[in-house]
Amino acid sequence: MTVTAYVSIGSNVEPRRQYMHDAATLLPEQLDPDGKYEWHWSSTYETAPVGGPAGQGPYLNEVVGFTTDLAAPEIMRRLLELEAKLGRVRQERFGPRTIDLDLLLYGDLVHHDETLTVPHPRMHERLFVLQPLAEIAPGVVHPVLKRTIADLLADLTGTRIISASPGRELTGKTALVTGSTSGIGRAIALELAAAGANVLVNGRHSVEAAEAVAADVRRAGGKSAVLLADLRDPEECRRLVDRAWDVWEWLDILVNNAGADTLTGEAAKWSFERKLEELLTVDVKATMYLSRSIGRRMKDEGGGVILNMGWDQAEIGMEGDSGELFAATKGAVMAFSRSLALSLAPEVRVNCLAPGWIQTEWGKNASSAWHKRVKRETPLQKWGHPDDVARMARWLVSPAAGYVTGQVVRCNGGAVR
Ligand code: PH2
Ligand code: MG
Ligand code: MG
Repeated sequence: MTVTAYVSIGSNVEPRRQYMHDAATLLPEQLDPDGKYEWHWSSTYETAPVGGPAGQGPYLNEVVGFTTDLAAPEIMRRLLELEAKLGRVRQERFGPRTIDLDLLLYGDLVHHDETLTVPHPRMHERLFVLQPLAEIAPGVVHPVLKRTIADLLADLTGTRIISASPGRELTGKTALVTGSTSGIGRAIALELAAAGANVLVNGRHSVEAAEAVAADVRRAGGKSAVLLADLRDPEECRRLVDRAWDVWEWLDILVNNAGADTLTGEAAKWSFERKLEELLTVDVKATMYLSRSIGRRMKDEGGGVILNMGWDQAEIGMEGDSGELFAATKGAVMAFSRSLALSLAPEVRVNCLAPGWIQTEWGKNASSAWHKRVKRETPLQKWGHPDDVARMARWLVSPAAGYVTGQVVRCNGGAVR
């Protein structure tokens, strides 16, 4: 017979994230070695310690639910074994712990002896249990108290969600968006903030432009900070990785949006060779460096999402200097992203967004011949807006795209040309 069991996981000894990650890897290995059953994980919460000695650090807490055909005492035995494996030393009651694995519920079983009590005797009094549990099992009924988990949580908080607001799916996530002081990068930074993310804004030189975007991010409801870096300089790239990682202790999302502008201003007059050099350095090399080094850290932390920026016409070709330049460089980014997705799976997803005719600075001032061409070449018969790209980026980095990796996704008004 299979039943659904719920286990709470807690750690308040550094490196907490590592212990939580190890527990999340080892639990299914210990309890479901053949991978037969479904596992549902709550978000990770940081919680103030309840009880125990003064001065201990905050906890990370999660709850996981899974179906099993193991008996409850056998689950308990394996949880204790896993705690020991992860370095748990049992000292004072409620004292700091590397990892704590508690069996909360085992179907409807009500059981008490010296080794095991289910339901867990204090679970209904503890926010650090009920909050994550309510996320994955709000309707499950406590077999002794005969009330749902959502009701028990509402009893504790005095607050109950009647209808959830959609669209805060990135709440608590941290993101770095390179080249986010204007254009598509700025739109992506604001869109991720609207989804609840905390966003690091990056630009090359203008503190004012970056601070203005950071202020907009805060208004949209996320935390923000500014990190200037000239991505042409490998040393500045290295520094950006360290600083970005340290601001909020880790990164969940990296969007490599920065690209050399070879279309407007002085750069438009550069030689083909100089433009190529600049595009290879910023669009290709910096993207590769940032996504490889941040991707490695994400993989070590157990999760993360990377989104790179390609170009839809890289695959079909476009005439002229710009066509050749962007095809070579953005085509490289698209090909690289597919390979990196293989290297970083299964912990980290990597995708590439390939915009078509999006009306950024250059497009706003383009000649009427260009406007006509865009209309002719695009089935939806109009320029795309930076927000169109940003909304797709938001989806690609969100949990809703959890089964999408190694893809190049076009945002181009349907152009097949
Ligand atoms: N576990 C305890 C005691 N106190 N406090 C928090 N925030 N999280 C826990 O997991 C926890 C606790 C005993 O197991
Ligand atoms: Mg406990
Ligand atoms: Mg325990």
